[in-house]
Amino acid sequence: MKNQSNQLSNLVLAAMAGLVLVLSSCGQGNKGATTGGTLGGNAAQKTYIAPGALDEFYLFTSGGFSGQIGVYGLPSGRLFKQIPVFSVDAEKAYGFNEETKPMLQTSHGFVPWDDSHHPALSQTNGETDGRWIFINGNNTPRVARVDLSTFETAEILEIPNSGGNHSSPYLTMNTEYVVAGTRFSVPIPQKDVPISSYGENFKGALSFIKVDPNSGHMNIEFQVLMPGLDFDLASSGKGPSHGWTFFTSYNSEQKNSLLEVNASQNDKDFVAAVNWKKAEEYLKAGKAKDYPANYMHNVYSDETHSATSTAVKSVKVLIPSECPGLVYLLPTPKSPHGVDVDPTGEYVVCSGKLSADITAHSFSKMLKAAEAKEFDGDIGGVPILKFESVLGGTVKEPGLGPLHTEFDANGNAYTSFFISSEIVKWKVGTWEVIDRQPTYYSIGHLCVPGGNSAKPEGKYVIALNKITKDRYLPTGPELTQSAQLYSIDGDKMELLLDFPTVGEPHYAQAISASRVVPKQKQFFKLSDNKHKYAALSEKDTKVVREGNNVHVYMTMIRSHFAPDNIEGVKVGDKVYFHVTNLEQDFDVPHGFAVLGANTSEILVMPGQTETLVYEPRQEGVFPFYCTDFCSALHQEMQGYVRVSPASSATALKWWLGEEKQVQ
Ligand code: RUQ
Ligand code: CUA
Repeated sequence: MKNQSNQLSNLVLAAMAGLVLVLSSCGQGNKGATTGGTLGGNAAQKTYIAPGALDEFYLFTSGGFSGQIGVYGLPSGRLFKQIPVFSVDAEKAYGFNEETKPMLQTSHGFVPWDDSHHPALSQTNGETDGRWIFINGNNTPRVARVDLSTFETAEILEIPNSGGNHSSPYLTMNTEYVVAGTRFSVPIPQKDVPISSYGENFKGALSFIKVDPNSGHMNIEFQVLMPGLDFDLASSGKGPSHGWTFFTSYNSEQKNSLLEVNASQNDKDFVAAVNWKKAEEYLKAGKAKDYPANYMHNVYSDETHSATSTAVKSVKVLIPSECPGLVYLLPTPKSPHGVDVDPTGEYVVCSGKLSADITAHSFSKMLKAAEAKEFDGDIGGVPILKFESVLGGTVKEPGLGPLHTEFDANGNAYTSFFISSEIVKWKVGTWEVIDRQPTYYSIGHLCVPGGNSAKPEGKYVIALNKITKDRYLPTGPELTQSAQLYSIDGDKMELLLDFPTVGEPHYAQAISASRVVPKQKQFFKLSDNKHKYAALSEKDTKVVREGNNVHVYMTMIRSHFAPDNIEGVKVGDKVYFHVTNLEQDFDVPHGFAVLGANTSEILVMPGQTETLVYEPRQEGVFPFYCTDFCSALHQEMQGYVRVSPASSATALKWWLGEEKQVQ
């Protein structure tokens, strides 16, 4: 048996290697595999949104190595926005203006980039509620919360004791917690040790981040200190399994080099089942230890229109060997990637990348086995449950290289197969394969609206593919990233549409537009603006010198700046343009840019204040202007700043219209 499955995984490994070859030689017109001409006659009708009509769903895609979130409409596949999250964005001045720089602060300093993988829409009673969307940053471990009333990043929390925040931010039924499991085990707390001391010094932290139900504010409630495994993905329980979160792991071999071979030896790796309600009891009982830590908590305020960054210096840690019943390990074939709890909460579906089958653990059997102590040893004091005691069902040989599973409202599951490039639909409980459809090419994640929740919305499955090859016009060596839309209304899946995505999409989540649209903020009330440097009317505008710092309190309204002429700035000054948009109407941003600034423009929403820092190096008279075409007289929305030599006695003065002497 063991031999057989080893043979099989060798086969799969060979197939993976073969795939790489195929992909690298596919440049020369792989025309045969496209389905360009063979779509059903009414596919176009099903995705056509007439000019002026609105899409039915929002799709939020991870940007992968772009670090951002893409916002699309479905079924049209039209791109609406890229939300800057972990990477700077000059278009919106995110990470460039003074207000948002603190959002990207970490214990390693200012980090202008990350790799974002898994968006997670907030839920109430196991249903997506359209309030927030969370996403993980992998490289410098972080979790972000985006407010869906503004579609802006509202909070970023760094995760200590972590390396590669991959099994994140999979949240619980009422958004009580978002989780953050570490991909790389690391010394905890971090210290300088030989890498060869992996087995003894390296641990894997699973973080549980509590979310305030009203404000959404995040806070690391506790971490569970696990043995040195690599935690990959996660899924939280539903219904009967609410209170538990399941993490896949690989590298049960606990190796630290050549993992592609060394971490593919064991027949089974593990799912870690964490009972977070039990963890709360242990916390109350004082079982947690305070570990020193060093991480940043960054929060943006819609009142001050500014972010603050706070360093946090400790974290509460639970040690499984001291907390019986907190964690169990479920043996799972073989190097599992995705783990997905079905909508009933009974089955924990695991995709073993090198396994021939899809394995579903049974939650109720797991509880019984834990009760009866049906153990098969332990790792670092964490009991391993017997595989046969927890096995709920197996989908036999559905395809090659299963990665992720989503669900619809009718008891069906959809699993992505990376190697055989397809989506396979199967029945939860009977484990029979019902349908399969090819994807172009090499699908990673897939997404059904609400497909990871207790109440899936269904209707579509979206394939998020790794390879594009010949699906679009070529754009040099780098091709666009790609998604595909399939209808799942009928018994058979039907391919409707290809559409490109920005950045590499990993996971995506979709939600009915009707759950998001009513929450939209149209503008910020000026009367609520508490920005320290806001000018709330033109009569409040001024220019103030404090040593070499010059603060310009400026306003913008169609179609002028106040002031629009400024003199008395000198080479060597640091000029802060604090610009308030006085408009109180929907869809009237103004922009501000000045010649010679070593930063991006700022793009200021109605009622908002943003700050651009200008450090002039050359004397002269330099123009500034509005960058957003805001009215028929947008082109007239302009002004000048005069820059004098550092030694000059040019008086500070400013005006709009009639020149007047001030100060
Ligand atoms: S992981 S496929 Cu983050 Cu599957 Cu991308
Ligand atoms: Cu304001 Cu253009």
